[in-house]
Amino acid sequence: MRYTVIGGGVGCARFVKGLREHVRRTGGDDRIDVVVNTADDWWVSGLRISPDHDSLLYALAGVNDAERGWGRAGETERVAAELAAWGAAPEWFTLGDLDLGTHIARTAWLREGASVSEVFQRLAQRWDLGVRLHPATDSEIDTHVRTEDGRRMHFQEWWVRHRAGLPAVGFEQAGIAAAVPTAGALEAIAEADAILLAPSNPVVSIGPVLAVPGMRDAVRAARAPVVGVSGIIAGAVVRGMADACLAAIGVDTSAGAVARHYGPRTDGGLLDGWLVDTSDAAEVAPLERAGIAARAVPLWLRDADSSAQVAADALALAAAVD
Ligand code: GDP
Ligand code: FO1
Ligand code: CA
Repeated sequence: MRYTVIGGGVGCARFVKGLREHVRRTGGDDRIDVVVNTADDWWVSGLRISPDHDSLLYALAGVNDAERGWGRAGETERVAAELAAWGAAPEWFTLGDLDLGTHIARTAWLREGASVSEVFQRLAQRWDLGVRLHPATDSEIDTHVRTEDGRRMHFQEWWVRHRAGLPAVGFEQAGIAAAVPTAGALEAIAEADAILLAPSNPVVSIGPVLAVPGMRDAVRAARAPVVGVSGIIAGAVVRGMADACLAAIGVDTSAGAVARHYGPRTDGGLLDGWLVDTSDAAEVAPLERAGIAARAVPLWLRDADSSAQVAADALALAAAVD
C-alpha cells in the first residue's frame, strides 16, 4: 500500500513518525510519501532555510530538538553569535551551528542549479528516513502576512519576531500563480491508496500546499480516499499559534470548523473523512450531516504508541470511506 501525507512541520512530523511506526509494526512493505509545505521558507543571512522540511527531516532522522520542534538536538550557537555581532542576522531568529550546515549545503546546491526537489533528495540520502519527502513545488512561494495595521511581512517575521501577535488580515504566497506541483508530489497523490492531511496548521502549512495551482484538483481527482486529522483538540490548538492564523481567515478554532474549511469532497471540497479527538465527539454528527465521515478517537501524538494508533485510526477511516 502507498500512503501520501500532506503537511508542514512539527505536527506533520509527529504524525508521519506515527504512520512510519504503524507501517513498521504491521510488517507491511507499505510506502509513505509526504508532500511538504515550502511556503515557510526564507532567505536569511544569504541562506535558504526550509523550516517545515527540516523539522520533518530532523525528526524522521531522530536528530531533532524535540522540545523546540525545530533545529537540531545538541545544538550550539557560536556562529549565530558572530552573525549577531556582525549584524548579519535578525536578533530574533537563531540559526544553530549544526542547522547552519544544512542551510549552507542547501544554498550551495541551489546556487549550483539544483531544484528544491533535488535538494530534498540529497539531504535525505544521509539518513534512512523510511519516508520520501517531496516539496509541494520547486518554485519559491514564501508566505507573507498582511496585518490589520497595513503592514506586509514575511511569515517568519510575523511568527517568530511577533509571535503571531500582530492581528493579521490575510496570508499570501508571493508568486504562487506561476508555481506548479512537483512531479514527485503529483505522483504520490495519484498513486496513493490513502491520502492523509496531517494535523498541521491548516492556513500556513496545508493551505499553501493546496494553493499551488493544480494541487487541489489532483487531490480531488485521486482515486484514494482523503482523510484529515484535526490539529485542534477541545477547541484549542495543541501547540503554536494556528488559532491566530484561523482567526485571520475567519475560521473558528474548532475541530469541526477546520474540517468544514477543507470541505466535503462530495461538495467541491477535499475530505472524505476527518478524525476529531474524543473530547470533540459532539462534532461527529454535524460533520456526518455535512457529508464528511467522522470518528472521535484520541488524537494526542505523545509517543510512538499513541502516534501509531492515530495513524492506524486514520487509515481505518480511509478504508471505511473508500
Ligand atoms: P509547524 O509548521 O511547525 O507549525 O507544524 P505543523 O503546521 O505541521 O503542525 C502544527 C500543528 O500541529 C499545530 O496547530 C498543532 O495544533 C498540531 N499538533 C501538534 N501536536 C499535536 C498532537 O499531538 N496532536 C494533534 N492532533 N495535533 C497536534
Ligand atoms: N522559531 C522560533 O520561534 N525562533 C527561532 O529563532 C527559530 C529559528 C529557526 C531556524 C531554522 C528553522 O528551520 C526554524 C526556526 N524556527 C524558529 C521555527 C520556524 O520559524 C517555525 O517554527 C516554522 O516556520 C513554523 O512552521
Ligand atoms: Ca509550517
